[in-house]
Amino acid sequence: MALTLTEKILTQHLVEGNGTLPPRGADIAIRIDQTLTQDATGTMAYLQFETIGLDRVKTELSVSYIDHNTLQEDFKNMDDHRYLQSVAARYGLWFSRAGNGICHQVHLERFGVPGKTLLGSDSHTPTGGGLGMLAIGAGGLDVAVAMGGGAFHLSMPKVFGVRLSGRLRAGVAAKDVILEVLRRETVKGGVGSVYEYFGPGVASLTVPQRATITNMGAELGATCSVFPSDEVTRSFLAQMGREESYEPLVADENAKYDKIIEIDLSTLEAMAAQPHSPDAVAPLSTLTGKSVTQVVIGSCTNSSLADLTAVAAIVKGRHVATGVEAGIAPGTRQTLMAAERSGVLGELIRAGFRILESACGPCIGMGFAPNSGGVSLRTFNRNFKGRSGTPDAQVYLVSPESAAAAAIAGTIVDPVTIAEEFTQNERTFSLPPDYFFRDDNMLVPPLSPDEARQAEIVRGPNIKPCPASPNLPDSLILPVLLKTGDNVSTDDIMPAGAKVLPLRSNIPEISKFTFERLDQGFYGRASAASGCFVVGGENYGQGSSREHAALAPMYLGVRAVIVKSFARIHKANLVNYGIIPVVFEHAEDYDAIAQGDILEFSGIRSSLQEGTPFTIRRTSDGKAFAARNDLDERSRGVLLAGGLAAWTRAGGQ
Ligand code: MIC
Ligand code: SF4
Repeated sequence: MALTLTEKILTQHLVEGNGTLPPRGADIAIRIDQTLTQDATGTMAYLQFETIGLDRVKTELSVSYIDHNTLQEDFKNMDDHRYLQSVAARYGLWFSRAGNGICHQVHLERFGVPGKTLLGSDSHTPTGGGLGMLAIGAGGLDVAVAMGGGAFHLSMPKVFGVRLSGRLRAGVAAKDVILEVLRRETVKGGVGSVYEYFGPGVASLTVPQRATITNMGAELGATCSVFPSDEVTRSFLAQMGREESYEPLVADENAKYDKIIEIDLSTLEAMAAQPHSPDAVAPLSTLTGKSVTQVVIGSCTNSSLADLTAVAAIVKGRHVATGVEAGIAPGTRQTLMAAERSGVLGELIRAGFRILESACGPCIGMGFAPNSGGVSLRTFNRNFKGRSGTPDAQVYLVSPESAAAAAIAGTIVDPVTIAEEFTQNERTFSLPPDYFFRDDNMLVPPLSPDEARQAEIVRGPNIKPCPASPNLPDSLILPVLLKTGDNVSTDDIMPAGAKVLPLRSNIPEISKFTFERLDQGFYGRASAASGCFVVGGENYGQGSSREHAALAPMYLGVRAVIVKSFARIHKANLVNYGIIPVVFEHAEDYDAIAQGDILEFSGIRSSLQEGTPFTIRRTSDGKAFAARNDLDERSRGVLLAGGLAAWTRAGGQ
């Protein structure tokens, strides 16, 4: 049977069954070859890994990155970094030191291998799909299990083919391709699916361009996105000094996709995702002339040397407009060094860019917050309200070309209109033909098993144990303490930013910020109650993989979340921490429930044992709400056990 590339990689990694893939939507378990964590999710992941009691990670390769919590206002972040470095030494992981770059970009350059599976405790792990990897984001606990050699469970995804033809025009970028996909598909269009790129246009895109597209596939809610591995992949790996990792990979000729999206690259325009959602996409030409106060280039989406070079070519000989603050963060230290060598860095400094650390930085509100009501053009992947650190800022997501053009003009400009000049400038920045991207000085390799056993784990006072999930009773009578709208992101559930991120290792403290963006009173109400429910709309929990968005609500007594639909990673995190994810059978029942209603949720254990619908009734008038139990058998087992940690301890797989 002709297979898609996704199906081929999944088939090779199946740990159960006879090597044949089950129907779409069925639970599958796959072997994970590589894992990655970052510092904001890593501490919880390794605290969990420690409790598994293994001597060493069992994957082919596991890397612990420091890239998120790099503003060190006090001891907390660096204490976490020390803990992570000592855990990496003890358990046989690679460790990427602060300053080495953003996990997804470093991984692409130094470790990614076509055809391998990668599980990362960060939602943008699918960046690796640009190299032909099946790279998936997950909660830290799932990554801890995979590091211990356990399988990763997911729903067998649908495979959407994105057929690319033509070539991008000058001034139109890879970012515009994914913005176009988001415009058509929306932030929930990809739930339960993989986007697989194919067609004659693929060969015209470099690996960093492909990685921009697969990175931001996370914003579609997709399981991941993947490109074939071809001669372009080979030359990227060769440039990184890793040609031996190359393997050609492509879908079979007559592979069947669940749907096909056609994109002619040559007709695409420059685009922008408008405030406050990555799918609020409009052609940039409809926004030209709008005043801009800030421009930032960087993040795991757009921080390659080619991105920086495009910016330098646009600003060459000019200066950032007086009304604009401009910043640029190269994705990796290797990129920064190459930018220095090619003359790109000097041009950016001369033009008035503030050179930011090779880290997540402004993308996650770690500094560089815009002014009140400011208009910030960013090459990032998320523009949820308040994520930048300024609640009333207007954040637009654009390509590096579009950001650079605005930095000079002080207003939004369509880069296509200035493309001729800057494509000529681009040629003035070059590297020597034998230039090699290879500098692993900030990567600490794993210790030998004997040395590793001697390594001591260092714990700062802010690192508190992960709280245990409660046991699951058969019935719960509790109030709805919060009712939210559609597309609530994990930034809404548990904000990030410079103030909150240092508390990621301390659940009692971080829980004080739960739902803060939506309702400042939630923490007080939840602390006073002995348990509660949350009701939500469509695509609840979109965005990041942070399991703190499940852990903190669990700590505050949230026992079930009842919504119209869930985002994938958050739903899995809820199960892992023993919170029941429930879906309304009839979306209109959402309207009938009010915040403050008391609901009786009965026969929970038998519904989970038998896989039958849940029974929910309002106590005041007895009104019943039909609720779907769409959990697979393993998830139901995990919930019955009181969460993944308890399930794993009891021998569950
Ligand atoms: C994000 O972009 O929101 C983050 C910060 O990288 C998160 C991870 C986290 O919250 O630590 C993600 O995307 O998973
Ligand atoms: Fe870091 Fe932003 Fe990428 Fe998340 S999306 S990994 S915060 S750069």
